[in-house]
Amino acid sequence: MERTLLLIKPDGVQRGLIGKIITEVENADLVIVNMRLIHLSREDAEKFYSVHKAKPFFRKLVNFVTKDRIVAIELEGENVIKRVRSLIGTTDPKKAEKGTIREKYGLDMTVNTVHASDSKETARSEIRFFFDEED
Ligand code: FUP
Repeated sequence: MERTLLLIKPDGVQRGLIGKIITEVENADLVIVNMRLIHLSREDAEKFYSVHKAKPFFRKLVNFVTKDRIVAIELEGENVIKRVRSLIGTTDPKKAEKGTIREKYGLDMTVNTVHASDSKETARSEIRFFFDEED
C-alpha cells in the first residue's frame, strides 16, 4: 500500500470545489487517511516549494498558495501516487488530459486547483510536512 499527498489550492477552496474534488477522490476508490484545512504562512509555503526556489515563478507561486486556505489530504491505495497524478492531469490546465481535475477547473500554470506528490520520496516528505508522519 502506498500513500500520497493531494492539496486543494486556494482557487479550489474559494470557488467551492472542495466537495467536487473529494467526490472524485472517493469515486476513484482512494482512501482518505488524513485531512486538514489550513492557511499556509509565507515561510511554510517557501519551505514546501523550496525545490522551485530558483525558478522565475517562485514568488508568484508562493503568493498564490498563501492567499487563502488550502486542504491537505493524505490518500492511501495501491499505486496511489500515479493514480492521483492521472486524476489531476498535467501542470498546465490547457494541456491537461480531458476529464482531469486541472482540465476541468484549473485556470493557468499557477492557478491550477490541485497539487499531488510526484514520487515516493516527495510523497513521504510532503505527508510529513502536513501531518508530521513517517509514512
Ligand atoms: P506539478 O508537479 O504538476 O504541480 O508541476 P511542477 O512541479 O512543474 O510545478 C510545481 C508548481 O509550480 C505547480 F504548483 C505549478 C507551479 N508553476 C508555476 O506557477 N508556473 C510555471 O511556469 C510552472 C509551474
